[in-house]
Amino acid sequence: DIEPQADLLDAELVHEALPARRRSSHKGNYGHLLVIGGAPGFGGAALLASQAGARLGAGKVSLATAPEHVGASLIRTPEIMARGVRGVSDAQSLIDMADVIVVGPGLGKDAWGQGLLQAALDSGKPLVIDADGLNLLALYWPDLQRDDWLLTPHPGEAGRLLGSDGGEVEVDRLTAARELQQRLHGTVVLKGAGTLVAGPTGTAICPYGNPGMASGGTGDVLSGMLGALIAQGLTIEQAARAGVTLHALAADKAAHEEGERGLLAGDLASYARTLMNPDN
Ligand code: NPW
Ligand code: AMP
Ligand code: MG
Repeated sequence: DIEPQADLLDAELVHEALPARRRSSHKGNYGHLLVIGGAPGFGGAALLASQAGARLGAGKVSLATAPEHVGASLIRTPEIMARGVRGVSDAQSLIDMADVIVVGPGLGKDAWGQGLLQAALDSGKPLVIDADGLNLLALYWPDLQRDDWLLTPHPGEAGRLLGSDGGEVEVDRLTAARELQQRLHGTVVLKGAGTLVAGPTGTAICPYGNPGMASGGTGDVLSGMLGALIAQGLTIEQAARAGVTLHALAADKAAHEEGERGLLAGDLASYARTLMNPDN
């Protein structure tokens, strides 16, 4: 038998997946997203994720980050409730309030990040785990399986999770994505040119995106976008398919208008916003 190939992600998906906003709705109807990340030196990653979450329409966004990054976050995006956390006890009330948690962008791999990831895992909330959150999973929780998580490795992170390396993952991306989903459950987004979404109902490939996205922070933006879609009620797998598509289409629009070189991660969420609201 020839193994079935992946479904093709399609721009239509974005509009099918996103619910219309009821006239009488309020911010409580669109979910509370919490982003956890931004160890010293990596504050931008968590800021980018939280800002993308706000742009993608989450009702409320909180950010738990290293205390030194709070001022920058408030100046850039005062809509986000940024809290400096020295450890888990400072973050616990935010974790309790959240509907979905994005954990990992710029989290680092030391005790601070490990403790915060542990608290996120213990919360029982839906999780988007990216970047150092994945590196910590590979180091300390290699056998954990969950149905309600969305894991977003780039090939290097996927290699760490599989006990191989990024080069080996790239040789057969489809197999790597499926193997990760089988081992870890939930939904797995294997990033890179032709991002793959492997979930409980099947595997899909994204035909959009461009090498302008090969710059620091674009993955962090994706994680925040995915968290916002889950906050708004999409299932984890729907959010993964729609969010990956929207992120790549946003980059294509940015590249079409201003070129691939010099595309900034921080530009993507605004382009995604215009794609989500096509009538404007
Ligand atoms: P190479 O270089 O090709 O040999 P890391 P990171 C491999 C934060 N950030 N195909 C690559 O292999 C993140 O959120 C903060 C194959 C190398 O070994 C994280 O918390 C920013 N291999 C933290 O930094 C902006 C690939 O993976 C390794 C591959 C570290 O994340 C930047 C590199 O990955 C960043 O987002 C591919 N396509 N892609 C900020 N502004 O604050 C990667 N690899 O070691 O996990 O480092 O991705 O930079
Ligand atoms: P990260 O490495 O975590 O910052 O994630 C990089 C993001 O940019 C992911 O969404 C990748 O799929 C995307 N990306 C990077 N390089 C390319 C490329 N050459 N073509 C399409 N997408 C890319
Ligand atoms: Mg990344």
